[in-house]
Amino acid sequence: MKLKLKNSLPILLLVLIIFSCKKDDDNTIPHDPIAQEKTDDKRLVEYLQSHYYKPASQGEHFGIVDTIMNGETPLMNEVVTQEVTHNNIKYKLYYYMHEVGVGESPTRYDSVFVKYKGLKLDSVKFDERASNVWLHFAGSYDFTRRRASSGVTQGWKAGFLNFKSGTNISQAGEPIKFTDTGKGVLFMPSGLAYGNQGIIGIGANEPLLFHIELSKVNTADYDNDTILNKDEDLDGDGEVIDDDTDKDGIPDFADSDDDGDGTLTKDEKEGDDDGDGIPNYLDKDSKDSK
Ligand SMILES: [Ca+2]
Ligand SMILES: [Ca+2]
Ligand SMILES: [Ca+2]
Ligand SMILES: [Ca+2]
Repeated sequence: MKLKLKNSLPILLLVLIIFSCKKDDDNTIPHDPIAQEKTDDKRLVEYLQSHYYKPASQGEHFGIVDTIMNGETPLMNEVVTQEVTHNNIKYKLYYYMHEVGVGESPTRYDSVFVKYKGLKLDSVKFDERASNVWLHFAGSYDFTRRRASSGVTQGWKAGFLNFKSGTNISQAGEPIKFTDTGKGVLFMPSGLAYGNQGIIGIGANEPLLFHIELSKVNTADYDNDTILNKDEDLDGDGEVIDDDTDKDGIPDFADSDDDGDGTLTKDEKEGDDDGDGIPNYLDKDSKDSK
């Protein structure tokens, strides 16, 4: 009898595996972002209830988010909930403010000089920058491949607004150094991170957390045409890669001649010569455009 059971077990497992594989193949469940938002939020709340924040020890760049073992204060009691609407879905982003910073806050179109560490909720680290790097929230344009890419995730664009930059205390000839930087942790649902696609190292539908340190903010003018990125979002949807006045494939924020009339934007920035309400730099018909 014993022998029989032992023998039958692998077969049973095998059948189950085949059955479950077949089921998956036959019924590809369409992605439901609203249901996923609820699943992610439940996971995030459970995580925040069972974890606490430990500030960085000397020599460390970032604090630690750890499991509560000795009655430490749950992060849930300390985080701020921020509502973020993206693709008409209301998401909850949670952030823990360790230090707010003393300088300026970025807009979702600006560039930031930051350190960060990204983790999944199972504590697996997928990325870390322990030295400051520049990140361009608005996006970028690759002139070789003729391709625009959107900037950082929606969770970053929204979460960083709550923090301020630090003070540059670098001495001449020494490495760049900041003090009084903005520091904290962003906790974001997958819908504000890498969604149901994921990227290398991050699976589909993964809520993420980022330790962040904000050193410096640059009010960005990506193409140096004297029109700030934030003023190149013509449809006001929060993104600049979808605004392309002359329809040449290069979005205005990366295009030095927005209306494609041969006069650089910076040379026809002022005025509305034909009085039609469209400034010269966006108006192919204006007098400047000969
Ligand atoms: Ca510009
Ligand atoms: Ca836009
Ligand atoms: Ca263009
Ligand atoms: Ca022009």
